[in-house]
Amino acid sequence: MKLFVYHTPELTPTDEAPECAIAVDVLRATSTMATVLAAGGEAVQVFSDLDQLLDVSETWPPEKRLRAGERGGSKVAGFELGNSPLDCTEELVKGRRLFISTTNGTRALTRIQKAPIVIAAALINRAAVVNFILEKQPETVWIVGSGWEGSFSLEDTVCAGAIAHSLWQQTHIPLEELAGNDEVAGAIALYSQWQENLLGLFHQASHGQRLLRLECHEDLKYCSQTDILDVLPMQYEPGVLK
Ligand code: 3SL
Repeated sequence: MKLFVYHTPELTPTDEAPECAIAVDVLRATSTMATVLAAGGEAVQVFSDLDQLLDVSETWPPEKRLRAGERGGSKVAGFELGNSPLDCTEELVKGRRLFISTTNGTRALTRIQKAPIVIAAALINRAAVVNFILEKQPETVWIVGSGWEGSFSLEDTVCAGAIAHSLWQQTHIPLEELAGNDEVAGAIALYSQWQENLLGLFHQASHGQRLLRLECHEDLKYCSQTDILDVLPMQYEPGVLK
């Protein structure tokens, strides 16, 4: 197995695809997706374009759908939800499809569409993702951070490091063999330094600070937890994860 970490979707090679690609947007899109599916949501369907989301979701019965729109961290007017995983209670999401568009997370998923296996990962479902990779043993795995509008983000890279660290520990493959690029060791080093205080790291992160200014303290706390949900959001048709 060869593992590659890309800090942003734009850094992934355009002329190749791995056997398995993992999109990461810890704050907060992939945390929200994992939460919805763990709470019994029927599926999550992602869109980069808000108008397209509205058109497609119109074809679904209102009682079977929920529409989530986020731009700049805030809920888009006219949508039932923004992008807070804490709003996605079982009572609300059970049996419904979440139609969602967010600033960066949906872009990462769009970028890795060529991979035969596409997964959404966050810290909260890290172990489920790692267990799947250990069982499936794909030859190449990309972990792709969403970043923020093309720039590196601490929270996505630390999650990439948490996944890579666990794979490294459990496969016993020497790091120089497992790592397909230098970013893997960098992400593991970041995780090793902060694993006992991930919330503290989120407070350092520019997007963490943006969310704190929007009074999303509880979201940061929730998303900084590791391995609390046994759920594997996997794409089963373009843009749809179950
Ligand atoms: O950029 C994204 O996709 C979002 O996750 C950003 S936010 O956390 O909802 O602000």
